[in-house]
Amino acid sequence: MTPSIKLTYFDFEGIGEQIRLALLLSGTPYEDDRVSFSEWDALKPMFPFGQLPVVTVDGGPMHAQSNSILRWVGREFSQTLYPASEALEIDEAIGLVQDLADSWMPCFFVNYAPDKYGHAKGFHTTEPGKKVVEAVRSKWLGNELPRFAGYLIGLIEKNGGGMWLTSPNGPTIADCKLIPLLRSFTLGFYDHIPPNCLDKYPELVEYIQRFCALEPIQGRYVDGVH
Ligand SMILES: N[C@@H](CCC(=O)N[C@@H](CS)C(=O)NCC(=O)O)C(=O)O
Repeated sequence: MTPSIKLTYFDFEGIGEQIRLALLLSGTPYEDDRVSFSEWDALKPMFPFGQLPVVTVDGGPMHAQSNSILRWVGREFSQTLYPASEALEIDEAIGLVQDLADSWMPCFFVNYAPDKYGHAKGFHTTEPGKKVVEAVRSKWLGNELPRFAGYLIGLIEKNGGGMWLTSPNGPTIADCKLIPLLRSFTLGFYDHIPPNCLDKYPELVEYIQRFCALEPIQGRYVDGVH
């Protein structure tokens, strides 16, 4: 019997969305618990590692770390999302998607918590700070995005039969991890990252559209590349 699953994350796509997508594709019912930023400061100490997402199963303890939860969903609730026979390819692709996410992190934090990088708090709101944010993001757009787009398209062509990231047979948890990350760059949410930034990679645009056309996902998104 399927246990009672509660997934807690913020009320946006982010790294919680990859787990929601895997739950949807596996047809697993779950409680989609969304925390607002206004309540977060008060709630943060109650969560393991002070971060989201977390999952609870049958009212048991909370478990954190998005990649672990994603693998758990793929393993426990699906024959096709994370089959043992394809684990090496899937984990390889997950590692690559994580590298892309990590490459973006300085671009995100320089405009959110610049003190992480040795700047003064609030630096991003100053004129010199705004120039740094623009420079860091433009550099990422010119160097890192094309590099990773090439790697991802290579995997889709080599392992995924031109269809998916790791297998021609259907999406896996690696695709669930990649889709929200790619979509985040097309939402117009980030300054200096134009929503059409993936247009020069039609293979990736078609890949996102293919995923969003899957029956459990259809109609889920109304903005970004979909
Ligand atoms: N390695 C963790 C990272 C979790 C993480 O960075 N969560 C962010 C949201 S994407 C968070 O909770 N931020 C709020 C905070 O740190 O106070 C995972 O993959 O789950």
